[in-house]
Amino acid sequence: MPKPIRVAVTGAAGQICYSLLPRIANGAIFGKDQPVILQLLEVPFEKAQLALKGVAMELEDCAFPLLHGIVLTDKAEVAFKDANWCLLVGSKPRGPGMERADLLKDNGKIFIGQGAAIDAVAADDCRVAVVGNPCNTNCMIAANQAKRLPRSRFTAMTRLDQNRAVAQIAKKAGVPITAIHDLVIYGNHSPTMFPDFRNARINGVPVQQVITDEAWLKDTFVPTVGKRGAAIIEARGVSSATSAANALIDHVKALNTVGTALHSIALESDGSYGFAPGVWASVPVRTVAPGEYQVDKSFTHDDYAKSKIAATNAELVGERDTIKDLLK
Ligand code: NAX
Repeated sequence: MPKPIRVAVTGAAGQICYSLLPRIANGAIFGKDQPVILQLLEVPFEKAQLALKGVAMELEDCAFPLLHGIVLTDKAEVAFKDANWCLLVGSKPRGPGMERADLLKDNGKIFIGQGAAIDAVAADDCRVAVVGNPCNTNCMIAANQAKRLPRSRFTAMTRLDQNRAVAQIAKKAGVPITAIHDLVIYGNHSPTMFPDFRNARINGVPVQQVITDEAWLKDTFVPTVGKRGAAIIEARGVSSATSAANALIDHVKALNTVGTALHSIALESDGSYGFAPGVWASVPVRTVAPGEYQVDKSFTHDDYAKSKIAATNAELVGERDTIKDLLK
């Protein structure tokens, strides 16, 4: 059996992690032969630490053969020590009456600390996936702290948006999920994101030749994907958890598996597809070696798609302006 890998997870007593952690421990991400040590970080409050202890007790009670250890901590340097993957799920939620700018700044401070700790103590091959919102900008802030690790190791999750888009198109066309290809997300993990139906295919045929109702694609599909998170909150009273955990599993697996189909991750823009260089924007990527990806720059966009990408880019640039003091 291979040596265990260390997986650090933040926000470990939260609802996404309640779905995520058992799946990491049973091999759903890193494989059925790969032992893992979970290094779980929560805020230093008694209630959160107690809840974390409860989560660990349940994981223990699952008797997962691949789970070779659990570390519980309120210290980033302990959680990220020698970690091969850091899954940054925890963040401060938006409270009543809180401005988005304050949310960005408060979370920015968290991600400065976590980015610096990862760079200081994580394993040399460490990779980072950010889920905690606003995830694109949080990821940029964390990556900005990296001096030892390459910034390309820091990615933010838009896979939930991709999965939502794929599910909506499959349902509309009456085909299985596996029939949908090349449907990726551009931009921010927010309602401004653009799920690019124009370059996507259903059983190899362009989406618009199968779903000929262009008004549905533009006026129903695009906003449905963008506002799906809010629709879940309205229905459930709390935000997406199982689907978010599942998407994070897809995100990490796709990055680790050469030959995976085209997928969406948010990464540091090099200016491709019109995104401002330096913002963390979702683009199509292909995995070229375990943990290594390349942006697929081969797609073209018409004026409609370009205007959608410009809008989500403007939001990312605005977020960066809001927290520019945190990037010094
Ligand atoms: P919960 O509020 O259930 O859990 C978050 C946990 O993070 C809490 O237990 C909290 O104590 C902890 N936490 C806060 N600050 C922390 C810190 N500095 N270090 C360690 N732990 C910390 O939220 P949950 O539903 O699990 O969602 C977690 C995050 O995912 C939220 O920011 C949410 O907005 C974001 N999401 C991102 C998605 C995406 O697609 N990128 C989709 C789902 C989700 O909305």
